[in-house]
Amino acid sequence: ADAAPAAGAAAQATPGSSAPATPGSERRRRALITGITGQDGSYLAELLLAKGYEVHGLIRRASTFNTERIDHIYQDPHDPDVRLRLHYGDLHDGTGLVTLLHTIEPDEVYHLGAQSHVKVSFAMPEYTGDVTGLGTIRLLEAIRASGISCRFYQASSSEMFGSAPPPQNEKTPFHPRSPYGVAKVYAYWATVNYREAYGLFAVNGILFNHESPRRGETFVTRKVSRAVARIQAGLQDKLYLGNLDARRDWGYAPEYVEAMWLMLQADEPADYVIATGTSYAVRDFVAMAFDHAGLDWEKYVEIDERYRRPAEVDHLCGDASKAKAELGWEARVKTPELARIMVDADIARLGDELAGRTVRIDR
Ligand code: NDP
Ligand code: GDR
Repeated sequence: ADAAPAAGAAAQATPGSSAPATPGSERRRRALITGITGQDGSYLAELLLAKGYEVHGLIRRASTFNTERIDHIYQDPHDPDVRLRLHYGDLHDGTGLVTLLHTIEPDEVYHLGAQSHVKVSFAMPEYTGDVTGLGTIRLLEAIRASGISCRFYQASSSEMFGSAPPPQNEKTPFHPRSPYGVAKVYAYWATVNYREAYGLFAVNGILFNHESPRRGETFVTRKVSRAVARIQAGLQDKLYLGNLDARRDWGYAPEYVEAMWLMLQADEPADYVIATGTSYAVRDFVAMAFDHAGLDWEKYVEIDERYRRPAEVDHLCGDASKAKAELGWEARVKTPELARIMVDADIARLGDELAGRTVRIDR
């Protein structure tokens, strides 16, 4: 997205504001999303708006615009019937979270905010523990302290399984392999604990890797699809990667946010694995992406040790049969199609950039 709508979306964040109930009608369902500016938060906000929710998002103050992924759903706060509202806040700031919950009175809280990069968590272990681990208990405690009756979704991760062999399901013991994975295990158990201790409708969605054209540029799938577009356009010669042998279960992010919503509509709170049930090596994804653009990946890809991790998660492949049986959720887009979607989107996006056109975020 270009700069103008970004300015708008960021500028409308008003600490303490909340949408009034529509006069003369039933109060709309309200959702609070932490991490609304991230990949999943943007898709989830779209989904909830389409379902008629009033959506509130927590955004961090930054010196530059950080709302690119949600600028296309930006609504001027002065418009009647505004259903997307942004609030400044931070997962470090527990008091601010309590105030926010009091102000918004959400029916559903989707907690997606996190330092979500596994490699970065080795460089910033304490920070990652604070935001990704303690941030979750700050939010849970804010819900409890504010006395608001709401349902809570925790963005748990397949990284919690770490070195546990595949296929992994809800009963697989955790063995995390990074400070990020460790922090997510803490957050997982905090969620279970608040469910058991306080009767909170709190669930863990244990989501395996899910990607999209909105995926952050430093995660491997997007790094690859972006490089394919740039190499094809003659803007880049090489792509430097780390471990090509790791295997992941890569699904399509817009489908995964549907699972988050379904979990909060269930009769009883429970934890669910969400995955495609297939796995591919990083090397396979690279080959699929380059092939789709008619390129031979071996001519362009080189190994750079700096992208390896001190401890690796070798093989993730999820068993989502519980989600299928109880929520009716099943992955439709599998990894080969995902690779094509991402490459096509990056080629189109680069074409827009080079032609000086406005870049569409959903491409
Ligand atoms: P992203 O990295 O794209 O988004 C992370 C979000 O968290 C951003 O909105 C970011 O804000 C926000 N955030 C980071 N730090 C803070 C903070 N201190 N206070 C408030 N907000 C903060 O992640 P995804 O959308 O990919 O993932 C969403 C969640 O799901 C994360 O918790 C992730 O760990 C988890 N997850 C993701 C999976 C995946 O494959 N995508 C799989 C399993 C779990 P900003 O934009 O300002 O940086
Ligand atoms: P992951 O995703 O660590 O699984 O965490 P990422 O895309 O970063 O890595 C996947 C695999 O690719 C290997 N790899 C590289 N990774 C990156 N980022 N950059 C490279 O150059 C590179 N070369 C090889 C990695 O070693 C790894 O094996 C993601 C995040 O979204 C988490 O927040 C989420 O919880 C998990 O998925 C499920």
